[in-house]
Amino acid sequence: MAIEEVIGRVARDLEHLKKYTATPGEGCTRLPFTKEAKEAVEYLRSLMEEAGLEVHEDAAGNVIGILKGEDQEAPCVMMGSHYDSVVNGGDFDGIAGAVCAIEVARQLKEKGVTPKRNFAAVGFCDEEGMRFGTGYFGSGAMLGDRDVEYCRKFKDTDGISIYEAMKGYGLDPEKIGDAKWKEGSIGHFLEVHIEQGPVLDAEGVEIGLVDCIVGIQRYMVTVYGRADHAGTTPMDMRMDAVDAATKVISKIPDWAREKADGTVATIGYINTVPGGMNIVAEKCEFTVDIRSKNNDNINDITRRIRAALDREVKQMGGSYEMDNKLTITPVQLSMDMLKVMEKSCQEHEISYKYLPSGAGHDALEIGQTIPTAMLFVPSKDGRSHCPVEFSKYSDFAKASVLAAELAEKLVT
Ligand code: HGY
Ligand code: MN
Ligand code: MN
Ligand code: MN
Repeated sequence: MAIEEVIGRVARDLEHLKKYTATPGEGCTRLPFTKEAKEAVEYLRSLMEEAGLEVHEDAAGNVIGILKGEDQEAPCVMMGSHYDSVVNGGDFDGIAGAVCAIEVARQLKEKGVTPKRNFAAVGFCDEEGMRFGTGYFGSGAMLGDRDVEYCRKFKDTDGISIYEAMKGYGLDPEKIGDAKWKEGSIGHFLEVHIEQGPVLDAEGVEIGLVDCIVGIQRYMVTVYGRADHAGTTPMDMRMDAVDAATKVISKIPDWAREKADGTVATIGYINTVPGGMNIVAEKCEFTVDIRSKNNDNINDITRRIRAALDREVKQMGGSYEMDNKLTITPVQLSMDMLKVMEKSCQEHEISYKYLPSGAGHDALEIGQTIPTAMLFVPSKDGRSHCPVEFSKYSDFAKASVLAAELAEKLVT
C-alpha cells in the first residue's frame, strides 16, 4: 500500500471521530460510559468490521477487533490505545492509537500476512480516569485488576459510581470479571500515542521509541474544618479548611522540583465547600498527581504530604482524608520490540529517538506484566490535554507502517 493511502485512511478516521465530543468547538470531551463514548466505540467497531476483524465489546467497555491466526491457543499480539479523553482535551490523545491499531490490521491483510497467532486491535475504555479520578480501567480490567467492589467505590463529582455509570451505559458491572484475558493469552502489546511533550517536535525527530513510562500515584485529599461567618469570626477562632489545605498544597510542587530528575507533582483540582465568599470554608478537597521514573520519589512526596497534613490540620483543629485513587509503578518497556522498530526506522530513513514517557498510558498498565512497547508521534509545540493538541496524520501513518512491520514479525 502507498503511504498516501494510509495517510488518507488515518485522516478520514480521525476527522470523523473528532465530532464525538460533549464540548464541540472547545476540544474533545469524551468521558467513559457517555453518549460520546458510545458513538466513538460504534465508529471504531465499524472500522474493525470493515477491516474484516471479528469484533466484540467486552464487559469493561473495551472494543476489540481480532484478525484470526492459525493457532487460537498462541498468545496474541495486541495493539491499541484509549478512546476516552480528558475534558476539553485534544483530538489525538488515545484515539489515534486505536485508529493506528486498526490500520495495522488493514496493512497485515494488504501484505497478505497469514498470522499464526491472533492480532488484536483495541480501543480501551477510561484510560484517563478523568471522570472517576482513577485511570486504566479498561486495560486494568483485561488484566483482571478491576472488580465489582472497585466499580462501586469510585464515584464522579456528581456522586455517580463507575457501577451506576456502567449500568446506564448498558454494561453489567457484576460481570466486570469477564473482561479478564486468560493468563498468558496476550504475548505482546504495542501502543502508538502522541508524545504529549515537547521533545520530538523541538528536535525535529519523526518517531519516539519509548523505553520507559513513569510511575503514578493519585490522591483526592479532603480537609475538614468548620463553616463560620467570614466577618465576625476572629482569625484565631477559625477552623478554616482552605487555610490548612493551601499551606500543604503550596509545598507540593517544590518537593517535586527538589528531586531534580523529572519528578512532577500536580494539583489539578481544588474545591471548597460551601464555596461562599463570605463563609469560612468547612471543607477543601484537592487532587494530587505525582509521577516519577523513581518510585521512591513518589513515595517520599506522598509521605511528606501526609506529614504536612497531620501538622497543619491538627493545628487548625480539623481532620482530613487522603484517598488513594491510583498507584502504579514505573515500567521498563521491551527493548526486543523497540530494536525491531529501530531497525525499521533505519531502513525507512525515519529519524527516531529513544525517550521516556512522562504521561501514563494503557501501556503502563499492560507493561507491568506483558512485553510492551510504545511509539510516539510528535506533538506540535508539545501541547496536549487541551484543544490545540495537534499531530500530523503523516506521522501517524509512518508509525502505523513501523507498527505493522513489528506486528508482521510477531504474528508469523
Ligand atoms: O494522565 C496521563 O498521563 C494520561 O494522559 N492519561
Ligand atoms: Mn491523556
Ligand atoms: Mn493518552
Ligand atoms: Mn449575612
